[in-house]
Amino acid sequence: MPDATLAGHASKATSDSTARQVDVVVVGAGFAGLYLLHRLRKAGFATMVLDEAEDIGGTWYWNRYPGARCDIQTIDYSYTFDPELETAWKWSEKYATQPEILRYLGFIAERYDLRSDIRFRTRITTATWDDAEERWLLTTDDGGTISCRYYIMATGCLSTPKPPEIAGIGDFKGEVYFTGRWPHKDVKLAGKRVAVVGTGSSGIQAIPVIAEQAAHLTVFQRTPSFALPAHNGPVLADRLALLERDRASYREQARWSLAGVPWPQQTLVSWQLSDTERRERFEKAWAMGDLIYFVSQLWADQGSDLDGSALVAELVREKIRAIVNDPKTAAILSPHDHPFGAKRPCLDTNYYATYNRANVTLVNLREEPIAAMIATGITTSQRRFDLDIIVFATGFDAMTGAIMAVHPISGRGGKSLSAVWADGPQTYLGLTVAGFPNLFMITGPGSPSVLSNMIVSIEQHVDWVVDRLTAMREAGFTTIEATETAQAGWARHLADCSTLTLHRLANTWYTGANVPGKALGVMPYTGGVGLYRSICNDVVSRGLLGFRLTGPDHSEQCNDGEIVRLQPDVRILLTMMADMKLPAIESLGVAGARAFTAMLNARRPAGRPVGEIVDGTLPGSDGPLPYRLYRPVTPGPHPIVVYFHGGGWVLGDEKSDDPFCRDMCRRSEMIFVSVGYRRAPEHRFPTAVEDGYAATRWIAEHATELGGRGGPILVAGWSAGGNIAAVTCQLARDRGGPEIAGQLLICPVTDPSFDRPSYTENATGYFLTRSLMCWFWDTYCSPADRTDPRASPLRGKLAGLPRAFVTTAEFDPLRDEGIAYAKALGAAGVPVEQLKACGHFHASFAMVDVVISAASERAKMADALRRFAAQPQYMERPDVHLSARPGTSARAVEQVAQGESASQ
Ligand code: N01
Repeated sequence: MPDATLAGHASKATSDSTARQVDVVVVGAGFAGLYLLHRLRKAGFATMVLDEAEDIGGTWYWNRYPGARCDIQTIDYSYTFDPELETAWKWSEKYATQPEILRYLGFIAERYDLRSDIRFRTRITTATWDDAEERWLLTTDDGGTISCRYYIMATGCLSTPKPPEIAGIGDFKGEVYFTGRWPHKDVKLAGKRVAVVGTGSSGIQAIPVIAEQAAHLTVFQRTPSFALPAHNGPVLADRLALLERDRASYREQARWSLAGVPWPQQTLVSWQLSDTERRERFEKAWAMGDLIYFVSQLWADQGSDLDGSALVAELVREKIRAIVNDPKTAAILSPHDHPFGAKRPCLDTNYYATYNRANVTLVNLREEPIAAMIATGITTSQRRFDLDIIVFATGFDAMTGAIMAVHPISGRGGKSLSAVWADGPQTYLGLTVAGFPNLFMITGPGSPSVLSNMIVSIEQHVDWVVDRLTAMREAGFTTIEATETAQAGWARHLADCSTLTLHRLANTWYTGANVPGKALGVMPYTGGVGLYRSICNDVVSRGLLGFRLTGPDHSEQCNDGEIVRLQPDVRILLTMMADMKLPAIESLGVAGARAFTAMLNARRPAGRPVGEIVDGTLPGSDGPLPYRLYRPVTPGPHPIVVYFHGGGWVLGDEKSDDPFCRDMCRRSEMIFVSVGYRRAPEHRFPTAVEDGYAATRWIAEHATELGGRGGPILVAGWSAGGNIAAVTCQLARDRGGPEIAGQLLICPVTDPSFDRPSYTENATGYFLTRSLMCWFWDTYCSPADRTDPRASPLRGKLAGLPRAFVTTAEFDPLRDEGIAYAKALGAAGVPVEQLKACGHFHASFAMVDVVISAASERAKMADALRRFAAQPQYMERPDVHLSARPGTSARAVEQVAQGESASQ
């Protein structure tokens, strides 16, 4: 509906105190609020936007401190909803200043005639859901009341400044400013003794500019940040050309990217690159001055793995040492307390070089904490600083502050949002909250928001919300509300996603750790904007899954359920595989299937280096068998694990699980010997298990020659290899050895029955299909032989077997027979631990550096092996010293550990 036709329909926003009836109230007139207003009006909703500020701009209205700029290139930090708008505006710089961004928003407001429906200088004091009327009732600080059907928070993620928590703040007689509430008058810094407290993005942008004007600048730093040069200047010609060559496709790529800027997904991990190659990549990124490029394009594991991240951190520290003349100052400016990227890296102009100026002093608050503010300045534990101006760049009560702290929001049955969020924000999709019908948040906690180009995320949220409201109106529904099940499922998905990145390992506003007493947990969605967008689209295509809708004639539609149950990276992988329309492996014949899996294996990440890899042969039950031995870097002798690869007794060889063996060798610090047992159909049942047993016996007898520790050995296997490992333990018990200290069975085949529910639930779509498993069994073993315990260890005698650790995957046809085997072992008196891996599929654990979320499961398996061998538990050695602030990182890490032990 064109805007003009709404004239009679829309209530005009005025400032009188009588109750207004509108369809939608939006809080905030920043990027999100303006686009919402435009879309809602176009869709025919009477809309009123309220903002405390005197004008539009949101965060760009308030953050007008010296040096304030965006840190995403402006050609990306722009609305994309209107192709004509895109060509009507030209940015003057690569990173626009705050005044230019504000001018851009003013241009938008004029172009779409938005101001008439925005009421400025208005604060909402209460928001209450009226169950009978099915409307929100709002009160405002001018005494007015507004009734609206839908209430939308476009309040931004970084809008509520956090108090600096410094004693005596009122005692200072000079001027005090907050970067997040910078005055609109001219602040005279020239000739003044100025202090800046805080060295996050705001401080790092302001410090060089203030230093140029002030007589003296003292910077009070508690925690150093990583800062990267912006190299600001004209809009980059190559990026602009790329955009202008095909604007629509550039924007579309951004919408499906990781962070909302179209850079490709890196595939090479750090250890696949030489020192020289890594340095070249780093120098290129340093010279480019693009935050998203820097945090995503160096190597694939820079944001997900401590080792990959540590390499970046050290290269940045090297730069700091090269720029800052005084080595002690350089050391204070060098971050060591968090992995690179876990805190938002800052984009700077001359930040580090500023510390070479004679009029700048850096105070390390870790050595001399602030004692108090006094009338003349600041005292630390060691000194007094006399000051004229103090600038607090101390950050925000981020993500939840603006929604929760600003005014009481009461939902269904008087439920308070503050109470519901007391232990951290609970949302569905970061958009809605169960118990709060018709309330939406734009870029709320639980959405990609601050980990993305905000404009891309804002447009996606606004479009999603307005499209839903329009569809509801057409269908005759008047309320929409997330279900508790959907919300709980989203919380679990967020926890799964948080294991993919390192954000959980730093004290930041991302986790709430910057505000004393705030509940801890990674608040933004860490799975990326592309994945997030696909999930939001799925919610719609699956009939608004996770929402309850009601209408005036008491009609109700409740489509309860969880939108994502797979691990995030498993979901991406399975979607990619489905899109590739790969042939069914069993349709290729034996030779074709082997060639196909070898081709897939050749494309995967190679696996990390270990101490030594030795290929050899050992005597099998009927001739030599190849093996591959993986030795840890640590000094031996090490316990030995005999490993049997997967492949349904038909595919694979001693090298086919190479990345997995490397990873487990490193984690367990044990020798892994992967055995090339003979395969079907050339060698049908029981060849594979007899080979497995013979190999185990030989390896046990030659343990010391192989450089291993004498005494009992361990066995492990994945899939059909798990079957061989389980059978080997039974044969070793019955045939007089060797002595086995423990068995690690990963998604093992234990029984030929196809009747268990996991065979039906996961028959297709999860890589290992029911039909492929049928083919494996048929190729390996005749139906008559399948009840033999050497084919089906579940049918054997289980008492007296070695301790076991059985891993099963939720989305695996073999899940239930693995669980059945673990149960049966326990019932037979065998000590057994079970890891039911939530959201994983059959190949999750073997796909090292592809399914990153399975790393924690492999860590648990390695720990189990160490327990079997009476070795101390393996401790990851992060090269970061997580900040000692009590109750923050330490708790966050502990929470991660708990999250990682999630089992179905
Ligand atoms: O806030 P911050 P910010 N005593 O929380 C310190 C976006 N942004 O406003 O780390 C002493 O990052 C605190 O120290 P510590 C961007 O997303 C974007 O700078 O808690 N120090 C830290 O050094 C950014 O990430 C742009 O130990 C105290 C600093 O204050 C986000 O906003 C520009 C203290 C706060 O850093 C927030 O950035 C600006 C105390 N009591 C901001 N309390 C661009 O687009 C806190 N600190 C470019």
